[in-house]
Amino acid sequence: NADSSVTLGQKVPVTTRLNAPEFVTNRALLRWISDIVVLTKPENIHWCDGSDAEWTALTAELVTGGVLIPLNSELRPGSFLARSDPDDVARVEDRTFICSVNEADAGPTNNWRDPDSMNAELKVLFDGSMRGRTLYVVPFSMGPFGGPISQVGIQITDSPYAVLNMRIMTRMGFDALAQIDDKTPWVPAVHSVGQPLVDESGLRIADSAWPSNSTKYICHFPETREIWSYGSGYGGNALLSKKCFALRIGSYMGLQEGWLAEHMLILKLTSPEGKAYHVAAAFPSACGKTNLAMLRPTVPGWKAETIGDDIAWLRPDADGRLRAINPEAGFFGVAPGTGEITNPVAMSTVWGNTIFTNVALTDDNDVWWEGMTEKTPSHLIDWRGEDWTPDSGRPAAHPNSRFTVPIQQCPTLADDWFESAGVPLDAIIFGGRRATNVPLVAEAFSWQHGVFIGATVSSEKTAAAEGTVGELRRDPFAMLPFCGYNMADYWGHWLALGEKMGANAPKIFQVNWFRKDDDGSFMWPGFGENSRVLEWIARRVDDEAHATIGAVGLVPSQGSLNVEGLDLNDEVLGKLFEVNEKLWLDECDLTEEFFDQFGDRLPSELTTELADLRGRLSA
Ligand code: SAT
Ligand code: MN
Repeated sequence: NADSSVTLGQKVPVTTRLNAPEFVTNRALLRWISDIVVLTKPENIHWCDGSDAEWTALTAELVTGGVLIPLNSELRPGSFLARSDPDDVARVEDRTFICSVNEADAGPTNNWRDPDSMNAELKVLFDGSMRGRTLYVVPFSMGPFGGPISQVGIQITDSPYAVLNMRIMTRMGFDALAQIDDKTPWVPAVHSVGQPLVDESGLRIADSAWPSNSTKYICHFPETREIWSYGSGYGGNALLSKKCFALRIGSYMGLQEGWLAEHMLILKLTSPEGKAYHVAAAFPSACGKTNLAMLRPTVPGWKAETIGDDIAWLRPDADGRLRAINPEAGFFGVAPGTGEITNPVAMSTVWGNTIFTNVALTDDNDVWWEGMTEKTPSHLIDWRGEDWTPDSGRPAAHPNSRFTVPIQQCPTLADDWFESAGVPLDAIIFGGRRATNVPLVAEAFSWQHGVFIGATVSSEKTAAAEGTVGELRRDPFAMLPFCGYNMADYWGHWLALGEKMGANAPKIFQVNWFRKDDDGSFMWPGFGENSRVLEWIARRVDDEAHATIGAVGLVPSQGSLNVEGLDLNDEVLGKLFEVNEKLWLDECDLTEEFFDQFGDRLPSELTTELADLRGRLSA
C-alpha cells in the first residue's frame, strides 16, 4: 500500500506519502516509488520541482562538495565543469541489455537477457545501493506538455549530477509530474551510481566526486517499458530520458502504437521564396549530426533553423502526414571539434548556463577543448585534473567530453520546436561516413527503396584502399545500439508505416559528405556548403530540380545541383557521384551477409530491393 509508512534506510522514519507533493494521487506511482525506496534504502527523498531555486541550491551543494567546479562568471555565467571517473566516460554497449521475454524479439544486434533472471540480478545490486544518499524523483516530459506525440517518464536517481542534466535535457519538474493522471501511461526509470555512502552496519563510507561502480548494467524491459541503470553517471547511461527511453523503449512503444522513435536531427529550411521545408536526418556517430542541425547555409537566400540535433519522434497525423517532434529540451553535444569555424552556432549556444563534463579548464577558469580555438592555450588543467601543456602528448579534453545546454539558448532555434503537434516532414535523409561508393546525394526511388537505403547505412572503418570497399561498420538507420527490438521487425514497421502514408510519405534521400579522392582528400567542402545538397533536396520535394535515374538512386541531372562559386571542377563533381559497378556488387555481397543474420524475420521487400539493385548494377 503506497500510503502506508515505510522506513528509509535503516534509521530515518519516513512520513506517509514519501514526501510527495500534495497533488500527487496516482497510487501506482506512489507504490512504485515506495518499492524503490524500500529496495535502495536512501537517507532522504527529494521530489524535483524543476524550479530555478532548486537548480541554484543543488549546484551550490555540488560546488561545496567538490563535484562541480564553477566557471568564471564573467566568461561563462551560470556554468560548471564536472570531471568523471576516468573509467566512466561513455556509453557501455556491452553492458546494455534488451530484456524482452523472447530472445528473438531483441534480435541478433542487441545483447539479450531473460527478464526474470535480469530482474533477480538487479534486485541484488540495487538492494541498499542508495544508503546514505538522497533519492531524487525526477518527473519529465518528452516533448511539449500534453502534445499528441509527447510522453512522460519518471526517473529515480541518486545522482544530483544526473538531476541537473535532466533539468536541461528534458522538460523536468512538477509541471511534468502534473501531466500524470490515472489514465496517462508513464515510463519508470531507475538509476543508481552503485556507490552507497553508508554500509549495511551504518558506517559512513568516503564519497568521491564522481561516484560509480565498476559493475555496470543498462537494462531495458520493452514489454513493461521499464529502465534500470546501475553503476554509471555518464550521460547516455544515466540520463535515462535520452537513449534508454527516447530511443530503446520509445522504438518499441512506436512499434506497438504506430509511430517511430529515431536517432535523427530535425532541421527547418526556408527558401528564398519563403517556403518552409522540414527534414529529419539520421547519421551514425561522428558524422556531424550536430553540425548539420546548426548549419549556416552558404546558398544565398536560404535559411536553416534548428529543431533537434539527436532524437526525433515521428507520428502520422490525421491527414496521413508524418509529423516530427524533438522530444528533448537540450543538447548533450560532443565538445572536441566544436569551434567558431566548424560550428559557430553551438559556440554561441554554450555562452552560459552550461554543464561541461571532462573538458579542460583554462587558467582563467573557462573551458577549452581540442578544436575550440585555433590557438592552443599554453597551460591548462586537463580533464583528469592534471597540469597540461601543449607538449604533454595527450589530449587536454576527453575525446567524448560534452556540453549540456538548454536548447532555448540556440540562436538558430526554430519556433516550431515549441509546436506540440510537431512539424510535417518533407524529407528524410540517411548518411554515413563513406570514402567510397556512396554518392554525394541520391533520392530513393520509393519509400521501400528508402528503407533499404536506411537499412544499409554504414561507415568505413578503415580508409579504403583503391579498388576495394573499406571494412564497413554497419549502422542501420544509425540505430544499431538504440533499437529496442529486433532490427528486422523495425524495418518491417518502417515499411508498414510507409504503406499507410502512401503518397503523403516524405521523400527519402541518401547523402555522403565524406567521399575521398585517390589521394585520400575529401572531395566535398562540407559544413555550410552542405546547404547546396539540402537546396536540391527541397527542390526535389517540389518536383522542381531535375534528376537522372542512376543505379543507386535518382541523382542530380547535369546543372541541377547548385555548385556556383565552389572550387569544384566537372571531374571532381563526376567523381562525387561515380558508381563503380564492380565495387557496388562487392558491397551487395556484404549487404546480403549482413541481412542473412536476421533469417526469416527479414522483410522480403529488402531482399527484393537488393536483387533490384544488383540488377541495375549489372544492366
Ligand atoms: O549516448 S549519449 O547520449 O551519452 C551520447 C551519444 O553517444 O550520442
Ligand atoms: Mn546520438
